[in-house]
Amino acid sequence: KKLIFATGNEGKMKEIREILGDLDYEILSMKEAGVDVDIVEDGTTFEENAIIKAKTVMEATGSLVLADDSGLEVDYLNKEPGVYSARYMGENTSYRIKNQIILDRLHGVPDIVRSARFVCVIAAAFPDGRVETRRATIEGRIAQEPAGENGFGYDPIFYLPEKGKTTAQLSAEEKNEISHRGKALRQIKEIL
Ligand code: ITT
Repeated sequence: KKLIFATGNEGKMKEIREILGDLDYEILSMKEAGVDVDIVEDGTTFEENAIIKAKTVMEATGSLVLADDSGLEVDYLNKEPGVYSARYMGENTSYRIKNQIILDRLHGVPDIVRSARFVCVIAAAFPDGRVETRRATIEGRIAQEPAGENGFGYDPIFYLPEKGKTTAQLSAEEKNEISHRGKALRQIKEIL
């Protein structure tokens, strides 16, 4: 049994393999499956974009396909960058710069109003046309300074007060246990 995971993001793909490792399916990235389709991610919600990615690849391959649409919501920035997290400040801007821009926009803002969350929606597109989605979040706040080398994307500025660490300072195992992606993938596992 095989399934394709419709992502081009290697940070996500690593976590997906760790979290779904015990599943009774061989998991192929789009590259491994030799899939080369244009995905037009023009939805306005995480659910819409996750479904677009999963359905596009399911229709091109006829396989069971999963997709992940995720992002960072910063309450003080009216939930930006949200669904635009990957494209925030341009697709080619490094995360060192993107993270610094968010820290600058929150300069002088006290911890109690630096609340933020990561959101993850996993969509499953089945060959019979059925589609399912599952959503999960992890609550934290925007750090005062970047810290940590693990993970990817916005992890160095996403601080968990109860751990006293950013998600970039957690081990892969620790992050997967509590993360938006870990929780959403474990929910989708139940229906595969
Ligand atoms: P695919 O569409 O190919 O899967 P993408 O990176 O374009 O890859 P998204 O549109 O879902 O995917 O954007 C998600 C962005 O949200 C991602 O690029 C990160 O910037 C951020 N993000 C999501 N989960 C994260 C996590 O666990 N840690 C840090 N940043 C995360």
